[in-house]
Amino acid sequence: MKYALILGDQLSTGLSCLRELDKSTDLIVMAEVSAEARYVKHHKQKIALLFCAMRHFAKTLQNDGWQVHYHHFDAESAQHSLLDVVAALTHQHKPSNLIMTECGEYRLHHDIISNWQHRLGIPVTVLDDDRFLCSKQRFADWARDRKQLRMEFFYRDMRRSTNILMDGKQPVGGAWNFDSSNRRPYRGEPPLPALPAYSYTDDDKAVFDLVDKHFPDHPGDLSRFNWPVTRDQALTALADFVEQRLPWFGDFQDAMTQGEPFMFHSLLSTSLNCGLLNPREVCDAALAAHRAGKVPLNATEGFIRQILGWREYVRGLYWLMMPTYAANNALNNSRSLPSYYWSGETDMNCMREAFNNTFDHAYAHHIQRLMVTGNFALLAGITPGEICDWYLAVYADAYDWVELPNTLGMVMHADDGLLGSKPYAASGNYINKMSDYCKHCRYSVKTSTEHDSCPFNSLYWHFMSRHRDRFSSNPRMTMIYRSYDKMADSKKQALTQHATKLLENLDNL
Ligand code: FAD
Ligand code: DLZ
Ligand code: SF4
Repeated sequence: MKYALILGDQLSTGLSCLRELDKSTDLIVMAEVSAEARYVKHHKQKIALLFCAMRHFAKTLQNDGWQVHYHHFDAESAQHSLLDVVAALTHQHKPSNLIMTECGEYRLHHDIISNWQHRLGIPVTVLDDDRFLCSKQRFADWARDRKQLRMEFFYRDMRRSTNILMDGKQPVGGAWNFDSSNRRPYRGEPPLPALPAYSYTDDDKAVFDLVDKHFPDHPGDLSRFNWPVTRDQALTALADFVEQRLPWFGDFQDAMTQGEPFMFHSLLSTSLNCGLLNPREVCDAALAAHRAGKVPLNATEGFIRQILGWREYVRGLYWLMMPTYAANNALNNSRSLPSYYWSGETDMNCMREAFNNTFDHAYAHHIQRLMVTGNFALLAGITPGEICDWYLAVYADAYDWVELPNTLGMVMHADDGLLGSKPYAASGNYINKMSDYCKHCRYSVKTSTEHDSCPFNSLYWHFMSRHRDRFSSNPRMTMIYRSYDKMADSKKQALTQHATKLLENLDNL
């Protein structure tokens, strides 16, 4: 008899380890354990989402004829870790070997491949996770001998190899991307569609109670929990997105609006990342709607690029660069994360909006993550490890393989430009252009050095000035330094003084 351990983010019936097992003789193990639920302070909604989805998935397997050993969360249990659970079962059932689909996070993957076989005393076989569109090996082959690992070139390669949105050897529509038409601020039209409301079983509600009871000090609450926890709910989420929001996804991809957490985004990352949806079927659904004339090309391409491009690219980069990647701090940042990242209490309206969405829904859309909370951490020089831990904790879709490159690379430029050729630093002007947040803010976005000036403004110039040696020769940043150099010395001094005061008082903005 063999057994397989299926992890909380491996909830796919097509999983590679399932293909190696025999229903009539072999055993599947799934376990809710405190080591996974507590290795960072995950948002309560993330724990509830995974425990509910794991329980539904175990039932699906059982209904399909599999024998499943399911270890329910038990705060009193001596089995704290996945290894503890598997070791106890090994002792009891004496299986011939353990088969796993490779784990998504380096932390656990490394433990499995270096310790488990020895600790269990049976062979441990780790199979590729073929739920991605680009294998680790294929990414490594693509990356080999390249001076720069730019997403755009990886994405074109993926378009060619999958034949997605291709017209022979050329991209459909004659361009690889339509970003220039994807930067519209949102002015209230078309109206934002409501999300589907999912209903939850008594078992799901028991999970909510369990999370409330055992994880009271974790961020967020469960009152607005509305995530798909079954395959059927995830398919509903996909169909609803494609019909209701995808047609405008491109136009308003970068837009932010007061009181509107979701805009035209898909909210599919939680289902994709825990395995309820497969990236290929998500792309196919978008392509089918485009072919049926329901979704314009700029929206289809913009959405496909996030999945076929960014998602696969950050995963490839993570596995290419780990474990050393996590320790990068190219800008030598040393400031602590301000307390409002955990409390949400700040006068900066854009930040408060992003924090409210985050704590209410375990969600913030990409531009809030990148250009608001991320941009602020970049400008303020926050230690990469602290801001990475925050993003890993507060989002329901967060796993190290996708969070780390996005935060450490894309947001913090801590990998010295491996992921992005220039930092995504922006002043309040960008936020004002793409949102209505500044209208509701006590700070003035129009000024930089007054007592009520938007903190992003002086911090932006302070960032540019303190990293001048590193960035001024970057051709994509020449204009920025030209503008800075044109400023009067007195203006530069006032900016430096104001930003220095803000940095000394970072916790009180
Ligand atoms: P949509 O905007 O609808 O995009 C569609 C899909 O594309 C997403 O569901 C996601 O699967 C994929 N996608 C889009 N952008 C990215 C990206 N940059 N990297 C990888 N996949 C992408 N995404 C996560 O899934 N988990 C994370 O932990 C995570 N951490 C992030 C941290 C920071 C600092 C930043 C800037 C981005 C992070 N992202 C992360 C990427 C992105 O913000 C989220 O995927 C997206 O906001 C999820 O919402 P959505 O499903 O509505 O996405
Ligand atoms: C995130 C998470 C949580 C909160 N709990 C569990 C759990 O109890 N059991 C489990 O198998 N997986 C859990 N996970 C997901 C794992 O942390 C995830 O599989 C690894 O981080 C690898 O990506
Ligand atoms: Fe954010 Fe500055 Fe605008 Fe306030 S004024 S919402 S702090 S960008």
